[in-house]
Amino acid sequence: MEKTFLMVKPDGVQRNLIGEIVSRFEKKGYQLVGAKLMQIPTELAEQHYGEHKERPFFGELVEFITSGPVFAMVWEGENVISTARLMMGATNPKESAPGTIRGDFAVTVGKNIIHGSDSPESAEREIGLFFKQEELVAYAKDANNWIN
Ligand code: DAT
Ligand code: MG
Repeated sequence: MEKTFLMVKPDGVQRNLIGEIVSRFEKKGYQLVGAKLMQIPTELAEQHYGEHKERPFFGELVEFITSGPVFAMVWEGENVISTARLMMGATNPKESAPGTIRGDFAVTVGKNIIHGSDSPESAEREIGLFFKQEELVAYAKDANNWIN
């Protein structure tokens, strides 16, 4: 089953949005298979956002994502990578539709509440950066028979 890496950023944790965000993906019908509250070391932040190394906002981005605890998660489900991106909304909250996480809770691009992998390749890479294999739990849920 497809898996993606999602993370409530430090602004989302400070604004008490962990429960709201977990709840949206649970209600959608996806399954949580790994989660932890953690403070990201600078080196991991730089690896995670490596694709943006040359961008002018890279320094700010690393500083922000390491500025407080994050809630890192792995979610599983059919088409979860691209659907989670739709549920998050556009990167810039000025453009994210109401009803999406960023559309409902964020105002500015620097503080946009949630991260989500943007492709199967980045999902695999990011899950590997944040989770050991033994931290992911495979389990069956009866409700899945009413979802899939
Ligand atoms: P996303 O988080 O939607 O995958 P991204 O990978 O393009 O977006 O960028 C990573 C994060 O970097 C994004 O969530 C917020 C920040 N960011 C992106 N573009 C920015 C910009 N023009 N100015 C400041 N921060 C930006
Ligand atoms: Mg991205």
